[in-house]
Amino acid sequence: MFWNEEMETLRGKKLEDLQTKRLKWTLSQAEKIPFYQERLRAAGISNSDIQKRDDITRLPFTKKTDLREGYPFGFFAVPKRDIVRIHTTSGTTGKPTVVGYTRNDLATWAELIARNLTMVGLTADDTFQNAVNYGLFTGGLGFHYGAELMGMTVVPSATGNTRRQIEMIQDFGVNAIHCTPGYALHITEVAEEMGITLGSLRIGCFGAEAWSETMRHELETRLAIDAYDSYGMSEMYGPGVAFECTEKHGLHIWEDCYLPEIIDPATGETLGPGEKGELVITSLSKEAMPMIRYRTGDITMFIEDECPCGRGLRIARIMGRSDDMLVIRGINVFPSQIEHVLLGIAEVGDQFMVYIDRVHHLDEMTIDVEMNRSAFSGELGDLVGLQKQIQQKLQEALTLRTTVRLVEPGSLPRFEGKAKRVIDRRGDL
Ligand code: DLL
Repeated sequence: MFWNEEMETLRGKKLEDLQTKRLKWTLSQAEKIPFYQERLRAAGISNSDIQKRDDITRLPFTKKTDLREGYPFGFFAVPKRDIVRIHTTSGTTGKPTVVGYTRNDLATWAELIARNLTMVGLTADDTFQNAVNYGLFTGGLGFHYGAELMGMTVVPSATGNTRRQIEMIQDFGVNAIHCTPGYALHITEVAEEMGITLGSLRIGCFGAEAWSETMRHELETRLAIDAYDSYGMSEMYGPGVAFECTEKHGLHIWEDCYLPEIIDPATGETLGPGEKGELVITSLSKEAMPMIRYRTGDITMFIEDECPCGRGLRIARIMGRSDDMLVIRGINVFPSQIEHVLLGIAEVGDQFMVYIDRVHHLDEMTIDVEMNRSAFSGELGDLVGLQKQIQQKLQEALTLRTTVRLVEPGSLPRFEGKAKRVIDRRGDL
């Protein structure tokens, strides 16, 4: 099922020509922004030097820190009166990044969401519960308007009051839910406690944070749904940049709107299909806020083989961020690797928290792991064997010694939005 079959299946020379044309248009938008005027001048390159798509590698990168310096409206390429909405990134340090949209931007964004939701089999006959934060976070309004454009019945439930969320799914016969994968697990847990089976639910669209194949399996079996990975970032409108099709093998990236590259994060060198690196995106349709070679910080790779669904290029599930990758005693660790190990152990639940400290000049990683309700007798003292077994499995996966502390079911914090599972206390010392 396609929303815009022509654009979704565009390939070869036709695609390249369109991308080149849109790249040049994007550059002309960027040239209205003092930051880009200066960057392009310093790089000794102008729009007329870009003749083909691959000339993109001659352009300078844009980093998240560059955007912060433009706070609040320094990256807008159109007069303020043409900006019809702003969102901000969830930024954890300093000022957030402000992103702006023209009316055309909002229309393009809604179309991309409509493509994604149609791709996984949803239609105007379905009821869609949007259980993410509505507000400055792009996940709420982004999905809302895309789902409405398709004619679905949208339930803007937002986050919070999980029992009520569950009742709404039941009472309104909701077929599809959108939320973070972590919140989906919490909803699952609460529904199980309430003894409720969510029979109408068929499809889950989960994103905004890293998750794993093991977690997909968990959500699909416990909720009896098909779960799809949804990827995006505020700087590129929001969600909708890339999404899985029903093959569930990589996320199709919309190449008429985004020109993606994979680079070695250390050297900036371009990498080929199958090589893991940082995803860099140039926007091709953004009017208010064009982005040139934006370094997303997300680690993935291109999957170039043909997809049976007929759509084009895919990226692999995001494996982590180059900048929240943890370096523990010189070893690179992604929190998703820890989650993967824990989900494979029956006696533990879905929740964990990682603490990193420096003890006698050495990095120490401590992981609080919540027990599964059914495996918990009420006594944590009996569980030394299990604790050792988890440490052993983590050591095999991470090549790193960790300290595991088992904690009671329900005792760790739950997250309705993006989960924050790592507390790095090394900087405090
Ligand atoms: O998280 C947009 C979004 C909303 C995507 C709803 C999907 C669903 P930001 O708040 O700007 O935007 O955060 C973007 O979140 O660079 C990734 O590091 C991470 N991220 C987003 N989707 C995924 C995913 C939204 N499917 C940052 N897997 C990105 C892993 C993801 N990480």
